[in-house]
Amino acid sequence: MPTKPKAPAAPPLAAPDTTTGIETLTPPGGELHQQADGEPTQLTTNQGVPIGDNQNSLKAGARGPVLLQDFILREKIMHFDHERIPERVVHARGSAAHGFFECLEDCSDITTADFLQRPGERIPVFTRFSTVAGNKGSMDLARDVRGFAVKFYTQQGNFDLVGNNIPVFFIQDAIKFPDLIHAAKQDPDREFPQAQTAHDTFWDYISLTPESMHMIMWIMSDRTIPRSYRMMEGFGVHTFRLVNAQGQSTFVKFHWRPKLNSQSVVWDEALKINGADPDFHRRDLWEAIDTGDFPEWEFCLQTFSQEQADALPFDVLDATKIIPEEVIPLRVVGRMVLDRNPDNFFAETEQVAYCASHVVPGIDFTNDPLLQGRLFSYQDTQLKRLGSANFHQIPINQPRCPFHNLQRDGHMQMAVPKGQVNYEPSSLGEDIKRESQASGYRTFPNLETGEQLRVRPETFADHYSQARQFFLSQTEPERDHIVAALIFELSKCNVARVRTAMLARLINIDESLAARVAAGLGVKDPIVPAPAPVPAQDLELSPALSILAKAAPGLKGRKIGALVTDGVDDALLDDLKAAVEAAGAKLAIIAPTITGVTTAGGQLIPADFRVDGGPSVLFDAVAILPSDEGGAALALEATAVNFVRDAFGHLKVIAYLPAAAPLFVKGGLSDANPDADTGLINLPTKAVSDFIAAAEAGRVWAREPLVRKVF
Ligand code: HDE
Repeated sequence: MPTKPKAPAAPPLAAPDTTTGIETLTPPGGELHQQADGEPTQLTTNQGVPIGDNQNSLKAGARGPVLLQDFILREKIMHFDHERIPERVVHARGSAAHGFFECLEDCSDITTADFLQRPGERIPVFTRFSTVAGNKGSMDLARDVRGFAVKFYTQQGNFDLVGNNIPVFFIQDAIKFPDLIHAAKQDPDREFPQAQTAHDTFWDYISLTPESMHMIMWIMSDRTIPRSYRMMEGFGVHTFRLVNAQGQSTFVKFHWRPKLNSQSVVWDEALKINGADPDFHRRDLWEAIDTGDFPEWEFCLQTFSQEQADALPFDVLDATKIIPEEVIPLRVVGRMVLDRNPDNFFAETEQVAYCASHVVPGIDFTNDPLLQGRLFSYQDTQLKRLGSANFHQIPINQPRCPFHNLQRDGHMQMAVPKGQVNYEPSSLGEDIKRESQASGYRTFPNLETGEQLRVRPETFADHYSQARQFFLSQTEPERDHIVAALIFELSKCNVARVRTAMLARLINIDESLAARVAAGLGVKDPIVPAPAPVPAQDLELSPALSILAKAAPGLKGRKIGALVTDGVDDALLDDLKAAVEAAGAKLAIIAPTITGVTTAGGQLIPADFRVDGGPSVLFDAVAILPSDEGGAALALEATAVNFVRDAFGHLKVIAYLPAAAPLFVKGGLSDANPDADTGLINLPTKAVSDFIAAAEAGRVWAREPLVRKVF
């Protein structure tokens, strides 16, 4: 067994201050509540009573009735009956990891936030990624927004940055959220479709909600089918406020930039990954961390003043808008590394309670009406989910700094507060902690005036300009994918009005977009545009909005699959493994049996996957390396034929030996032309290094028109 790499040497994480005499919850206070030292020596009940037989209930006679007095049986079953808690109403399916945040730059010029003051200092974080619409047991590769929630355990309390992998949102006002989610999730009468927006109710709602058009461009792009949680950007979405020691406010948008760059799969691949490995993303995150390949993100601030905000062609309180990086650049002030998997999924990933209202001194809110609604929702939802106002006492939710107040009691109180005084002002109780104006959280004193109105500001009225900017800023394959995604999704809508109504919106974004989607839907009638009180402006394009324009070549963090048979060439396999690992990727062996293959030189190479359990959708590039007899035998296995056909169809780089020819023929790829296709690496002619270089360059986009109709 290879030894597990250790986390790089790091300065110790800031430890809670134990000199103040303030109790934290671990370990629980009070002698009565100290846990007994040492591990129990045997299985016990929850009362600590040793159990003699965990297989048989207590009966009156060997074949007689079970007795009610069997407290061991009753306790076990009662606990089991209560194992489930309500899943999150959105973001139910997720995966999380521990790690650290390291400050890289002193930000005292703009904020007093303690974790952004001292370069080099680290604090713990717990980060959860999620899909939004699907239930807890749904598949990972749904076309969906991904949640990107980070709990920073700072020395001034917990800061939760509850963001997404897309920097805008569907709606501008929180009051619309329940309707949006009802429309997106399964239909209430039949409870399907699961984990997808490709159905009438979602598109009906969207067609009637023009403010969602910018978000629609993002969710129809490949951003919603990420290759890995490790390869996603993250965004705080709203405009927040930073406040410095002088009380000056600076607006900020929070960004996470992955070290591995943003990467996505293609749609047909996503559909097949869901069948091949519904846990694709959570397995990928778990395995990367488990093998020491720790994912990392830069933490960036996009800061701006009131004057800059006023000069922008939209309102910074409108969560359906971005500020292009080309207009206001990002300042990298920290990094996050995830280096430890949870010990227990339920205790940590399921019970972690992120709240948009959890901010620390130096970070404040703005009047974004979407954000304001969220400030209520998260605490409310945790009460429902976790069942008690004491959810902050669950270990994953506890601050790592001392905390103390006079809130008391409630369901599942874990602390044992001492003393007679639980109120203040009080002249008794000398040791209770008091408020401090000097160091306490201070809300920015923004001047607010105005009538009480239920209206949308006029500055929120432009719904199309940034949607157009996003679409036109994409590279050609990315635009093709937005068109294809819209055709796919709208083709799942049975109600013709919904499709027509969407075309009437799309034409306001870009005429060619609407025409292409109409062609893909087979709509021949002219498209009548929906009323657009503010027509789309031509904003400066922003290449930073494209994944492909920013992509850097490389295989770090990727997986290469080698399909082999008995008789595989030892030297070739060794070269391939060494080259793949040197590029920072991992090689997986796929073989006709899980025991593995015997090489031409007589070595037994164990397989990572049997051929039907390791389809090529699980890998970023593939090598087809059968022996002469092996190639002919594999051509009789449909899963091996599909391995090659799908790798080609998903635009992957394929290295192959001549012995793979029967698979290509059976897969309908006999006319694939290595002279015209940079992704076909014929190994006797080309070298393993050519394969690696081609795979590092990514997918072969030029092949796409050969494998599907591009409208
Ligand atoms: Fe959430 N959202 N949300 N959301 N959200 C929840 O809180 C809500 C929104 C986001 O890994 C819920 O603990 C409202 C935007 C993430 O545990 C709930 C509105 C963004 C997660 C809730 C929004 C998010 C949630 C459900 C509109 C990106 C998962 C379970 C006003 C900035 C956190 C829970 C985790 C979860 C409400 C919109 C991100 C119901 C009312 C915009 C990443 O409270």
